[in-house]
Amino acid sequence: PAERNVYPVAGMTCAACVHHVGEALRTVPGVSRVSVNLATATAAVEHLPTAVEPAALARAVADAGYQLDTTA
Ligand code: 9UX
Repeated sequence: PAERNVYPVAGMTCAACVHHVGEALRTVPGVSRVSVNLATATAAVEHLPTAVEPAALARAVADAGYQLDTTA
């Protein structure tokens, strides 16, 4: 079954930011579904349990210029 985690995201201020974060997360192998919410400053990420390291998600988002908090 897919696993779903919700992470805080810092640095998003507009709808384009939301798109950038979503696209960054979708580049990570194993990610199946992403939903980014500006109002709550969160990203919901679905992936197979063994397929994705949180550090890989954080790195992809950092490379796009935002900060994903995978420790929450
Ligand atoms: Mo959201 Mo960043 O506009 O240039 S994408 S502030």
